[in-house]
Amino acid sequence: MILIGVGANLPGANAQPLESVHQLIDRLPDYGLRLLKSSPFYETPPLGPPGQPPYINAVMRVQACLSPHALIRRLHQIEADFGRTRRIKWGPRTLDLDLLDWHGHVLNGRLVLPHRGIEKRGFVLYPLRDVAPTWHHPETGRSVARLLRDLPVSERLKMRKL
Ligand code: A4P
Ligand code: MG
Repeated sequence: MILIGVGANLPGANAQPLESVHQLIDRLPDYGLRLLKSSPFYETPPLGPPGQPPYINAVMRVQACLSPHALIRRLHQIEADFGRTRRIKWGPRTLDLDLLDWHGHVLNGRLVLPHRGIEKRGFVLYPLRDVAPTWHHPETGRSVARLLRDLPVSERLKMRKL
């Protein structure tokens, strides 16, 4: 299965973050991506430099006839079309698309699969469970339920379902 993590915390050209994520769903087919299931949207406090607005986070399960490398290029194209500029690591962004999992493949080059951020982040794990409750981490074999159980309490409280 292909899982994409979505994060947004800055207004884009024509939209507030929540609206950007709705627009993303509408436009996925234009980019050759078929949405199989979207998680609910969550409002989450920012991890990274202080003073950023809260994030809207979601996870989407999609179908695509693209290699992982072609898919990450496509995701970067979508980010750019939604007005993303890359300046500060973990800085605010109009739209951040992370390839969380591509059919369980493990890669450790310029493209890292599964995405490094999955295991410790409530803002990824809760929506991931919504779309793929039986998912297992391809490297460690840990289930999403187990990863959620192992999350620090502080990470569990930080989510507000919209
Ligand atoms: N890259 C390699 N592997 C992947 C992959 N599987 N998916 C490369 C996506 N990108 C991958 O990514 C940095 C580089 O990683 C790119 O060259 C890409 O090709 P980026 O998206 O340009 O930069 P980034 O997002 O600032 O870095 P990173 O490490 O992806 O950060 P994260 O993990 O995306 O975290 N707080 C809340 N509440 N919610 C959030 O969603 N997101 C971040 C960013 C920080 N704080 C947050 C949230
Ligand atoms: Mg990213």
